[in-house]
Amino acid sequence: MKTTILAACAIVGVIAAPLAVAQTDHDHMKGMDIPKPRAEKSVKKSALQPAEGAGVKIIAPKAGATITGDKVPLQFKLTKGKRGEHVHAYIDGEMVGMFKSEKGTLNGIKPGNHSLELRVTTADHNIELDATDKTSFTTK
Ligand SMILES: [Cu+2]
Repeated sequence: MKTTILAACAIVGVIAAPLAVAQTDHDHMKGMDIPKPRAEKSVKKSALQPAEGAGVKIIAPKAGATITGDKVPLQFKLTKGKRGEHVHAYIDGEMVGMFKSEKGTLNGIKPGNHSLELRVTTADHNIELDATDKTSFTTK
C-alpha cells in the first residue's frame, strides 16, 4: 500500500528529503548545508506552484496533541481552488500518504514528536501548490 502510494508520487518522494531541511529556514536557503541524498537520484528543489485559490487547514491532530498508539486521526479542511484535487501528507518531511477526503488516519507513526504538513496537490500528483498547513504532535 505504502509502496504503491510512493510509486505514484515518485517525483514528490525524491524531493521530499531536502525539503525537510528547508522547512526550518525558508529565508536562508542559499546558505543551507543540504546533506547528500540517500540515493544518487537528482534532487530538484521543489517549487510550490501558485495556490490559485487552493488552501488547506489541519483540524486534527491539534497542535501539541499527544496521541496514544501509532494511528493518528487526521482531519482537515480542503479548499481545492482552480487546480487542487487532494493533499499530500508529510510526517517529519517524508511523504507518508495522500488524502482525497477530509478525514483519514496516519498509520504506523513511531513514538515521539512529529511534524505534519499537508500540501494541496493536483490530480496528477506532480504539482504541489503553495497551499499548505503544518502542525506538530506527539505519539506515545
Ligand atoms: Cu498525490
